[in-house]
Amino acid sequence: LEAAFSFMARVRLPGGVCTPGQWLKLDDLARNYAGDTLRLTTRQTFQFHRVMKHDLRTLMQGLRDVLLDTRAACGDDTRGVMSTVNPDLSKLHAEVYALAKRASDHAVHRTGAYKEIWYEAEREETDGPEEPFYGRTYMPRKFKIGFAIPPSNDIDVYGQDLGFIAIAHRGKLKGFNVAIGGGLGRTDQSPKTYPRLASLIGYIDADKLFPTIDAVMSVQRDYGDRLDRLHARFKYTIDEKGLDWIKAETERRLGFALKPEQPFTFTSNGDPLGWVKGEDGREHCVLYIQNGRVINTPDYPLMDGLRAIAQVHKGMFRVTPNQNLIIADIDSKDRPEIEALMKEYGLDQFETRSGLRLNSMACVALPTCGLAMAESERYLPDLVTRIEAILNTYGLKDDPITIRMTGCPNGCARPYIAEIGLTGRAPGKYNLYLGGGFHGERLNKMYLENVGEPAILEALDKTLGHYARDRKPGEHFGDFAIRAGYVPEVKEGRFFND
Ligand code: SRM
Ligand code: SF4
Repeated sequence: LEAAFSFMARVRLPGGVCTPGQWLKLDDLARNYAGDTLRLTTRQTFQFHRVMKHDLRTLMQGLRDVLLDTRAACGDDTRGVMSTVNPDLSKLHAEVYALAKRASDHAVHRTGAYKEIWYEAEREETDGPEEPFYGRTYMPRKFKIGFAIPPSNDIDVYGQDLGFIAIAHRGKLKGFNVAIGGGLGRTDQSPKTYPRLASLIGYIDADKLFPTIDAVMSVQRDYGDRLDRLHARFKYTIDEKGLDWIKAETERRLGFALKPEQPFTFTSNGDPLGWVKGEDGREHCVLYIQNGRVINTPDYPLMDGLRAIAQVHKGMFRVTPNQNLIIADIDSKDRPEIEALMKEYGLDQFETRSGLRLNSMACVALPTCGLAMAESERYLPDLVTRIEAILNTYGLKDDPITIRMTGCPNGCARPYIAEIGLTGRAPGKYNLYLGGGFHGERLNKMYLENVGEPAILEALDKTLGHYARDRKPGEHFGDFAIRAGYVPEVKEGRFFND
C-alpha cells in the first residue's frame, strides 16, 4: 500500500494567453483532479494543487489534448516566459506576445523523457545530442525570461534573469532594451543571498532576439555556481564576475556589440481593471481575481462564472502577471452577452475595492507550499481589510499602493519590489518592508523584523498617516517612505541586507 502522495502541476503558458477551449479543459481537469480550484500564478499561468499521484498522467494527457504541457514550468531551465498583457496596444502586444511564445519554445528543453513518462510514448531516437543547448547538466538554477511593453511594467521586468523592454516606433516593434540579472529569492539569516533588480546592458534590434537569448543564457550556463544552490542564480554570477565582464562575454558570444539603450518610461506594474478598448477596436475586460484563486464560494461563484463565459467567448483569455484575468479580444457586438454573464455571476464589481487591494498580491504559501513559514494567500485579504480601515481614516482608499505578501523569503509574489512588502518568518510573524518603487524600479528595505499584526498595523498607521499629510502631488507611498526617512533607498541588491 502506498501513501496518498499529492502533487502540484504548473502549466507552461507563455505570456499567459489561452483559448476558451483550453480554459474549459483546465476547468474540467481542476474539477475532476485538483480539488475544484485553479490558481493563477504571478508568472501568468495556472497551477493545479493536490493532484493525486495516480491522476497525474490523466491530467498531463488532458493538457496535451488542448496543446498545453508543463514542460520547463519548474526545474533548472527557462521557466515560464512572461509578456506584458496591455490590451490598449493591440498590434504591439500581438508582436511581442508572438516573440515571447517563440522564446519559450526556443528555450524549452528537448528531452523525449517528458513524453515517455507522461504520454507513455515510445522512446525517440535522436540524431544529435538530445539537449543541444542544455547538455547533460541543464542550467545551474532556474532562469526566467520576460518581455515588457512600456509604459506597463506589469511583468516586473527587473525581477527577470533576462528581461526585454520593447522599443516601438509608431506602434511597430523595433527592438528591445536588454536587462539582466534580476532575481528576488533570498534566505533569512543568510546575508550572501539577496534580491537584485536586473541591470540594463544595451539595446538590440528585434531580429537579434534569439541569438541574444542564447548568448546570455549560455554565459550563465557556463559560469553559474553549480556547487551551492543558494548562490546559483544569474544575479550572483553577475555580481561576482562584474556586469562589464558579463556584458563583454555576452557580446563576444554574439559577435557584435550591443547598442546603447533606448529611452522608455514605465508608469506602473499593476493592471488597469475594467473594460478597455484596443487600438483595433476590440474590447477587453480586466477582471480582478483576489490572489489568483479561481474557486466557487457560496456568495461568489467565480469558477462557474468564468466557465459560463468560456462557453460563449470567441476571443482569448490572458492571465496577467498580477494574478488577474483578461477576457480579451471581444467583438463589440458580443460584449453585452459577456457583460450579462459577468453580472449574473457577480464578476462586475470593479469600483468597490480599494487601491491597495487592487494592487495586492500574495503567494500560495500554506497549506500547499512545503516551504511556507507563515500564511499568505489565506491571510492577506483580511490584513488588507484592516489596513483599509487606516486608509479610510486618512482619505487614501482610492490611492494605488502596492502590497505584496509571501509566506517565506523566497519572494514568489515579488514582495521586495512592493511599496509595502511582507515576508513570512513564522506563524503570524512577518518582516515588513517599505520603500519599493511603484513601477517596479526600486527594491524596498526592511522596516520591521519578525513582527505580528499589531506591530504591522501600528507601523502602517504611522507611515500612511504621515504620507496623507505630507506627500507631494503625485508622490507614491514608496517614494515618500524614503523621502521621509523611514527606510534608506536600496541602490543595489547586494546592499539590501546592510
Ligand atoms: Fe516560486 C519555489 C510558487 C513565482 C521564487 N514557488 C516555489 C514552490 C514551487 C515551492 C517549492 O519549491 O517547493 C512554490 C509552490 C507553492 C504552491 O503550493 O503552489 C512556488 N512561485 C510560486 C507561485 C505559484 C506563486 C504564486 O502564488 O503565484 C509562482 C509561480 C510562477 C510560475 O507560474 O512559474 C511563483 N517564485 C516566483 C517568483 C516571481 C517571479 O518569478 O516573477 C519568484 C521570485 C523571482 C525569482 O525567481 O527570483 C519565485 N519560488 C521562488 C524561489 C526562490 C528562488 C531563489 O532564487 O532563491 C523558490 C525556492 C527554490 O527555488 O528553491 C520557489
Ligand atoms: Fe512558498 Fe515561499 Fe514561494 Fe510563498 S514565497 S509560494 S511560501 S516558496
